[in-house]
Amino acid sequence: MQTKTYLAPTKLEALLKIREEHGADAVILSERTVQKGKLFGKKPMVEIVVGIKGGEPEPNPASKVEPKGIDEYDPTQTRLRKLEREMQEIRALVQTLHAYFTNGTLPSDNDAHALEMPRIAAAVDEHPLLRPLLEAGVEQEIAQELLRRVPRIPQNAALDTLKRLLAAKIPTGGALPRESRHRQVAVLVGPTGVGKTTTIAKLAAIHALDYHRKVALLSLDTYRIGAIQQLRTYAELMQLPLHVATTAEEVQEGLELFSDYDLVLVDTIGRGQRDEAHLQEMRQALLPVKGIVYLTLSATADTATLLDAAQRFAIFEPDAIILTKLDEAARLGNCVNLALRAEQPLAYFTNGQRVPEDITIADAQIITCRVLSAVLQCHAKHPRLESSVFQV
Ligand SMILES: Nc1nc2c(ncn2[C@@H]2O[C@H](COP(=O)(O)OP(=O)(O)OP(=O)(O)O)[C@@H](O)[C@H]2O)c(=O)[nH]1
Ligand SMILES: [Mg+2]
Repeated sequence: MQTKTYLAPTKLEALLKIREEHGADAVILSERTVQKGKLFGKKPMVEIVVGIKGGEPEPNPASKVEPKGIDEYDPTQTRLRKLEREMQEIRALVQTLHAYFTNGTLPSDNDAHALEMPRIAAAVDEHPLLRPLLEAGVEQEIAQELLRRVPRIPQNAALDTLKRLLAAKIPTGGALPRESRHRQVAVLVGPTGVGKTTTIAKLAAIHALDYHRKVALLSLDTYRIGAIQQLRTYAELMQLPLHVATTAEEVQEGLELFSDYDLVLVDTIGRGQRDEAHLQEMRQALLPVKGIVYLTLSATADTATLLDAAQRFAIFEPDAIILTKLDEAARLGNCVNLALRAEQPLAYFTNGQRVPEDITIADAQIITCRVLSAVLQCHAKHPRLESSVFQV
């Protein structure tokens, strides 16, 4: 290798000169600043010694410096080389992914991407709607089962299929008919404060005032605490008869009293649902009732609480579920979990305190739409998830 020394006022000028003369054949061996000129006219100059590829070496005049290609001083060249390296890495990664998804094999340990694979595979394997569904409160197992039949792309098709599947999976039914040839009796059981009495008032108003049926009210107060004022007020407002019972005999009396009515709505006092003995006492008292039993649950409760209540009130052998306070529930994934795990269909939804307006016959679409709007909001919160995974 030949060496040659260049002197210029600046490093850039020296480098330009070197490149002009030798192109990529020159490698920098040393570089220093030297003072050049007469005594009073001394100026700092940059001195660069280069080795020219193919030439004979000259004794190295300066300290030992790792030779560098002249091109490394060109920022454009440096960037190009970096891009080239990245392209090679991406190519290798794509090949690894391709092998993984076509053969199902993980790359060997000496593969540069072996460590990355579990993370990448998990991200690609995970359905893009899984996380949003979980955030909407749907249980992992249910979400995964649902998504097994939902395409990943395009997003609209995925959401449409999910909506259809979800709506089809939520069982509904058991609402009271508008009319019937025989007297109907409906009992509402459920935890304290879920809205049993309010729902009874709503049903009573609709059936008495809108459907012109003969409606009577019966309140089961096994606690003998006289907590019937609320129902008494509704009864007076709607001018409906009310009978209060604490034992099975008194319930029987009430039913006989209302034998020529179209609909008897039975309210129960929800205190002490954790007290097995009291629930049993209530069950005994309700034995004379031959009618439809509604398990009333609040949509504001979490899944575990809902399922726990469903289990406790199973002794009443409910026929259908009334979900209350949908207006207060932040997300309805819990209702999906309940609907898919409980044995009974959903009969009514209540969505406010107004009597009788805030009640509707259960419609799976209502829950589905609320869950999906939560899913969409969740997507908005995870734009990276959407863009990276939907485009795979
Ligand atoms: N936001 C909202 N509030 C409701 C709804 N239904 C009932 N409520 C309110 O919930 C509270 C309790 O309602 P109640 O009807 O007394 O509940 P309950 O199940 O009879 O209660 P207990 O008899 O004590 O077991 C009241 O303030 C109701 O106005 C509803 O759909 N949405
Ligand atoms: Mg009540």
